Amino acid sequence: MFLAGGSESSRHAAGRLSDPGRTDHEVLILDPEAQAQFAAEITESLQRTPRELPSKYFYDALGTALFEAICQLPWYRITRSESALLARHASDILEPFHGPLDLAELGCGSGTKLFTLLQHASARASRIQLIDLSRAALEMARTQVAPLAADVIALAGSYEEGLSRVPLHRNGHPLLMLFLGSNIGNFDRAAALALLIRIRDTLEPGDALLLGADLTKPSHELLLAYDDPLQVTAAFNRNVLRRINDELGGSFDLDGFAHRACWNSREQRMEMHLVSTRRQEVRVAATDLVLELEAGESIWTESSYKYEPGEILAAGTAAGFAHGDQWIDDRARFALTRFAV
Ligand code: AVI
Repeated sequence: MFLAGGSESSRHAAGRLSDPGRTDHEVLILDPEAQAQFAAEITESLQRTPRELPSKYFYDALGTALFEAICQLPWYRITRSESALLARHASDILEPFHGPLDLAELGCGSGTKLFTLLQHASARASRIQLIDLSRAALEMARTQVAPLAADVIALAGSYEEGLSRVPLHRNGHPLLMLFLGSNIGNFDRAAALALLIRIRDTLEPGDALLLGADLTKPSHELLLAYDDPLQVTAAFNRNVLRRINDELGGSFDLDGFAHRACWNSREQRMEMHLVSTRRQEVRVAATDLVLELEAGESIWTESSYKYEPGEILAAGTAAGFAHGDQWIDDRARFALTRFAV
């Protein structure tokens, strides 16, 4: 099964991705209208007060590569800390599952975490479903996990689109869904709960969710993680403007925007902004949008909410999960929680 539309992003990946040795691994493009949606969403969000850009649009091929680089920065500890927890507790995490197991990962990125979990538990999956907006990420993930599963399905789409497809591609075994990397942190608390409920509704008795969430920590550590001295995060942030220029005919001058990261203690979240360094006009040809930006005016591009361990457990209970088991890295302040269904 293969769905492709005429948009620039779906043309990008039209056809089966090359994998000469196997024919049972495929990429399904869930939203052939993605490019039209990109144009509509950024046009709407750029006209809000304050102006915003949805953080999900960071992740084209270059944005994915920049995010992979961020994960290697000494100041951004989420990925290393989570991978260490996955490696150390792999067998405990998979302990409730006996016999064949299906896995699905929402926002799989390069697939390294899933690979780490299976490899350290010496486990092999019956079927793996990978869900990510980025085709570049899916390609990396598919290659990485292919040796550890009888069959891999890559779903190119949003979390919502992916979740609606997961039940259709189950293999008849218990399913462990992974939602890692503190991707939950990019949703406000109400939206995070709604997403957990949506995940719970997708799962069946005997299944489980493994959730990775970053914990609150001293603000100076967070500021370094989101405003690193090598300016990789600044490039990642500005890349969304480059993407609008390339894909939608935008006229953003990348030098005219400064990267700003700040800790919002009331909301317990890191925020990233792009701040206009001068009065300027920007146009987006695809939607005839004209923006007049004042000097110092900000475009809010991302929130990364931080949690306390008990809050994560409470959110799981509120979403209807049976109970949660947690593994915590106390030094980097990161938690993995397995919720049973
Ligand atoms: C993907 N997401 C969980 C990352 C975060 O920490 O919010 C994205 C990121 N933004 C800046 N650095 C990394």
